[in-house]
Amino acid sequence: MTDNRVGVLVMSYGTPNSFEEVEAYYTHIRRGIPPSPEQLQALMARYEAIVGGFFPLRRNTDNQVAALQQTLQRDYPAVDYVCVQGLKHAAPFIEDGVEEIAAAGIRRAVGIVLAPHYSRMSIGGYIERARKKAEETGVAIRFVKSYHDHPLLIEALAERVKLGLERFPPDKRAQVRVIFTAHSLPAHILDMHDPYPQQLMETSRLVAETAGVTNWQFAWQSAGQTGVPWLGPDILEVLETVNREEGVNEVLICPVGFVSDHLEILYDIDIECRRLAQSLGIHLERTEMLNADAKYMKLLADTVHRTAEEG
Ligand code: FEC
Repeated sequence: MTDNRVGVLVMSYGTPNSFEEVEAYYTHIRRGIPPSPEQLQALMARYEAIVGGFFPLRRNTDNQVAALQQTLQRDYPAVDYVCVQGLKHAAPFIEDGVEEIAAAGIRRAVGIVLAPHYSRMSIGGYIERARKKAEETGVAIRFVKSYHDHPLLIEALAERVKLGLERFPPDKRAQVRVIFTAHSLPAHILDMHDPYPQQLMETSRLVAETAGVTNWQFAWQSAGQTGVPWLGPDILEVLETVNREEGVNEVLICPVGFVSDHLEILYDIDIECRRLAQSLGIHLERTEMLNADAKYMKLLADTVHRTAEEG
């Protein structure tokens, strides 16, 4: 009997399960170097501000993986897709996910990351770890590298931009500056001709066009404090400049580089950017995240299936 099963390694950033796990999580992000007590305290304080009994990314990743499993079953019933999680900085780690596929006796798999834009430093890192483990365990795995211009991604984000604009009074909507954001990375990625910045600009342009928005720009967010330059301008700086130099008082942030509600959204935008906006007299709104949005799940399912068929 032929084995019709295809493993789907759904990879995501990962988050702690509890406050006790924050230090180990942060140490993992720092490639094994523990944070100083001040750094740890600062991260704890950010989580305390957003965690209401559970870490949001934990629940969102669970929901996304369950929804993708259902969508694959519904749309591609002829293939027995088996979704498992593999997280970058928390358990179950990427390697655990590949082990799970191998232990079930599944020999073919597709890997996909819950982040649309490729950088060697982001998606490249996920893929490298998964590929290494797959080779060790004898799983033939193919990867989706990016899906930043997939029509369903653009549609889903454009819908959110339109809904976001409706939160402003009708007479102010024409003045709203839409600012697309994504996680910054160390600026040396530019020397490697990394596609990350171009892919993000492409997504932003397509979403703006689809939503009929002409008053927009792009900014980076959540840069680390690592002693090297990161890509800029940062959203906090941009909010100040557009307000001071162009008199912008209405801003809609659309974080195109992320798909879930998590720390970088719920703290960096909803608390930090909002606080600054308030002090500048800016009316700030943010678009809803995709989370387990049906169009996003369909996009992931179609892309996984296409990649599996290519094999
Ligand atoms: O909600 C949560 O618990 C997790 C939110 C979270 C997401 C996320 C996504 C990305 N990161 C990316 C790059 C970097 C680089 C460094 C870095 C550091 C952190 C720290 C926390 C953190 N990141 Fe993250 N990131 C999230 C959380 N990230 C916490 C450590 C404290 C801090 O700097 O704020 C710097 C590492 C180093 O020190 O060398 C680089 C990129 C993404 C988007 C793509 C993806 O999801 O993989 C790129 C969500």
